[in-house]
Amino acid sequence: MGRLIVVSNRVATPTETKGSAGGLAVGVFGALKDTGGVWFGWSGDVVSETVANAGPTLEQDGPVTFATVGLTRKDYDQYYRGFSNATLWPVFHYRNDLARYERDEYAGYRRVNAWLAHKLMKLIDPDDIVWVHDYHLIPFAEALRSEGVTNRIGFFLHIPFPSPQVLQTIPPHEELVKSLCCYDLLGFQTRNDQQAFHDYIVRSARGAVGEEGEHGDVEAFGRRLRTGVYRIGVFPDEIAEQAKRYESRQHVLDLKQSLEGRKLIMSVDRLDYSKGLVERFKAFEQLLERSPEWRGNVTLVQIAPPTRSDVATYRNIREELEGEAGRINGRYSGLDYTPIRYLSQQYDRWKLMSLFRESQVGFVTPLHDGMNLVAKEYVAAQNPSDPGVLVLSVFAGAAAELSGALLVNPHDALGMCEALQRALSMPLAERQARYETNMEALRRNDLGVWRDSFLHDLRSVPHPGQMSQPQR
Ligand code: ADQ
Repeated sequence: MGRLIVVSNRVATPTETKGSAGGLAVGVFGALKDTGGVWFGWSGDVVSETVANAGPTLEQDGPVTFATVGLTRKDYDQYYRGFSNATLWPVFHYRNDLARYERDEYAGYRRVNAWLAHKLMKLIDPDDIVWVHDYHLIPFAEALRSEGVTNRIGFFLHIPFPSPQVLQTIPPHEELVKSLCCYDLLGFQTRNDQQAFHDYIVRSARGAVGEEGEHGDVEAFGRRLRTGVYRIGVFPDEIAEQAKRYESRQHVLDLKQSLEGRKLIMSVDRLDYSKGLVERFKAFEQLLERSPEWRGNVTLVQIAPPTRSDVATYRNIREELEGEAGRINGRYSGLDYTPIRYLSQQYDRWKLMSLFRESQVGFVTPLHDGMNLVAKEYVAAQNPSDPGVLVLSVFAGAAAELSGALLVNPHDALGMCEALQRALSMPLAERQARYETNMEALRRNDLGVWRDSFLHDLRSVPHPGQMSQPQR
C-alpha cells in the first residue's frame, strides 16, 4: 500500500498528535502511522521571503515526516486572513453580509496554493495518495495536477458547502468549483453539503451527477470525480474515560463549590460569529426573564477564546458578546450570583471534558456548522448514571446523527429557552435514554470510521486523474 500524504492549512505538532482522547490531529496521525507518510502545511509562522523559500522544514516522528513552511506577511494577509477567512469562511457559513471580495486576495490565495503544491511535489512518491483538508486549499489539486502529479488526490471539506445561489456571490465561484473537480474524491460532512455541491454542478456548471447510495459520481469541466458523505466523529469511549479520570481534579471541585448547588449549563466554542453566541446569550436571558424560579439557580459557563483576532469581524463579535454578557449580568446578578460566566481563555481538552461531565446541559447552538465536535464530545463526556442533556442547533452537522439531543433553531430565542427549561427539569430515565441513543450513534461512526472510510474510498477511486469525454 502506498504512503499517505496529508495536507492541511496548519500542521499539528508531533506532541498534539499524541493526545489520548482523539481530536482531528490524533485521528489523522493514526492513519499516517499505519502507512508512513508526510503531513504538510503551514507552520503558523509569518517569516521573511528568504526563510519561506528555504522551506519546508522537516521533522521526523517514526514513519511520519512533518513538513512545514512559513508564510510571508503578504501571503498571510492575502491567502489566510483575506480570501480564506474574510471571503470563503463567511460565505460558506451563509454570512454574505460579513464577506468581502478583493481580487488581489483571491490572486494571493491561488498563488499560495500553487507555491505550496510546488513545495510538496518533491516529497510525493508515485504510489502515494494525497488527502487535502479544508477551504484554504480548494485549488491545491489543480496546482498539483499542473505540476504533473497524477496520484489519487482527495479533499475533505470541514465546513458547510453553501447552496448555489449563496456560493455565486463569490465572483470566481465557477473557478473554485472547477478547481474542486480536479480532485478524485470530494468528502462532505453531511448529505445537505453534498447535495448543495451536486446542485451547483447540475444547475450552474451543467454537469452530470450519478447517484450511488451516499456516494455520487460527478462529471463536470471535463473531469469525472466521486463525492461522498463522511461524518467526522470522536473516540467516545476514550473521552468518557478521560472525563471520569479528571472528575475530581481541583478545577472541577472549585467549580462545584462556587456553584453552591446551582445547575450548570456549559457552552464551549471558538469565538466565531458562526457559533451563534449572541443568540445563545439572549435565549438564556429569556429563561431568566420567563422563569423566575431559575433566577439564582442556574449558571451558564461560556468558554470562548478569541480566534483570528486580526480579522475585523472577529473583533466585532467579541465586543458584542462582552456587551451582552455585561448587560444580562447587570440585570440578573446578585451579590453572590453571576448568571453568565464568560471565559475568553483556552482550556486544555481534558479540563473541558471533565467540566462537561459536571454540567446538566450542553448548550451548542451554531447558526451554521460543518459538524461541531463539541456536541459529540459533550455527549461522550457524560456520566452514564446521571447524564446531562444536549441542546443542539439543527444547523450543526451533528444534528443529523444525535437524535437524542433536544434540537433547536438558533434564531428562535423562545424555542431555545423552552428547550433549556425542558432539559433542566428532565427526569433521569429520559436523560439516560437520550444519552444511550446518542452514544450508540457516536460509537457507530467514530473518528476511525470517518478516516478509514474516506481513505478506503480514495484508494478505490476507479481512474485517478481521469478526464471524461470532451463535453459537446
Ligand atoms: P471548529 O469550527 O473549530 O472546527 P468544532 O468542531 O466545534 O469547531 O471544534 C473542533 C475542536 O476544537 C473540538 O475538539 C473542540 O473541543 C475544540 N474546541 C472548541 N472550542 C474550544 C475551546 N474554547 N477551548 C478548547 N478547545 C476548543 C471545524 C468546523 C466544524 C467541524 C470541525 C471538524 O467548523 O464544523 O466539526 O472543523 O471537522
